[in-house]
Amino acid sequence: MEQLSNYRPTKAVIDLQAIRNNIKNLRQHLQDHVQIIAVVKANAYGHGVIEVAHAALEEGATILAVATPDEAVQIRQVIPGTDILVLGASPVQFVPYASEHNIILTVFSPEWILEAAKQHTTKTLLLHIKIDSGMGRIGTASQDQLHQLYDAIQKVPNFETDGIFTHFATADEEDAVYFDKQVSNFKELVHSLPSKPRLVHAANTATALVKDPTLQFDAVRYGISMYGLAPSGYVAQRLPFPIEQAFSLETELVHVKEIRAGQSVGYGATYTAAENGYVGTLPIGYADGMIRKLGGQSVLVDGQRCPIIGRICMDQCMILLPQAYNVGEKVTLLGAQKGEFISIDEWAARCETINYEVPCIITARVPRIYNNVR
Ligand code: PMH
Repeated sequence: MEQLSNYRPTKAVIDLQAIRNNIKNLRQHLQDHVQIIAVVKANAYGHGVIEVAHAALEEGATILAVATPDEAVQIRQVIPGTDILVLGASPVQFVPYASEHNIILTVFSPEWILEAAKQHTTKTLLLHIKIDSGMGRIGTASQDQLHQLYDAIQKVPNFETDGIFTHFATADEEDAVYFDKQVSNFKELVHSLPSKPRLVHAANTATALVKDPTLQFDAVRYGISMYGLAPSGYVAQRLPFPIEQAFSLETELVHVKEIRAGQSVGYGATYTAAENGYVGTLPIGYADGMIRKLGGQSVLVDGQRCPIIGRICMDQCMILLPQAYNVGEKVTLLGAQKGEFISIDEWAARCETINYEVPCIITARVPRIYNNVR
């Protein structure tokens, strides 16, 4: 989102160098012929799609993957040329734009192909067939369906089966029984085709980093670790290289005041001071994605952990300070400050969710600012 103004000190600082390093390390880990598909859907997992896309392409990613047609259009308007793969379903009305602008679509039903063939195409439309090998989301699940789909594509002069792919449901877990079943389902279906499409791909981060290297096939779809986060604790312990969290969240104290023992803070007056102290107010709240479940979470002030007290409001929240800091004092909610660090994983644990969700839910009201060099 383009920022028209930025008068509030709350900002997400995105370390593009960390993202670059994470991709560089991944490159080393892949077999030479394997391409990197940078998964930049959902505004690059909340990190800012255009800047991340540029960084990923400069580090050797060759394809950008998004979830929706609109995300593809957003990129295409500023980045010409590069292949963009839409991982989700597209309406057939998107076919003319996709063919004209070199956008690869995911397909999984012959009926869709019949409807899409009626659309006007100016250039060849590249298609990737999605196999549902066990995720149960979108995809073709049987050989019959796959062959119907493949044949339907073959019959349309301007359509081409450029790729075939699947997605694993349990790649980040230790138990490999379900994973292995998905692998064999996928391989069986791919091998049943009369010829191999240009790009066979299946690996997400967990598969690319901790599984059998042959599952890298022709390309890997690299998402969460590009942003410096491990897909699970299991993968975190087995990473072949260290990854660096790219997302920091910062603000400043906008008000500092004394609180007396017995005084309360925030909606519902749920926090009552046991002793005299200092309270700082931060200009960030649940409308920024700092959800109320983060009450009690610490933030960093002067390298010290200070707890959020009371309920988080829509646009503000309050913290307990160890001393009377000045208005304007820097506050780090995520990331490093003076040797201390608050990880996205720590927030995810407090919110009883996964790290993926944390940067995604920091809303567009929070500007993304970029550090490109360190
Ligand atoms: N490929 C597909 C089809 C995906 O949906 C995702 C992530 C990735 C690759 C990248 O996975 P990684 O980030 O683990 O590397 N998709 C999602 C999702 O739909 N919900 O959480 C992650």
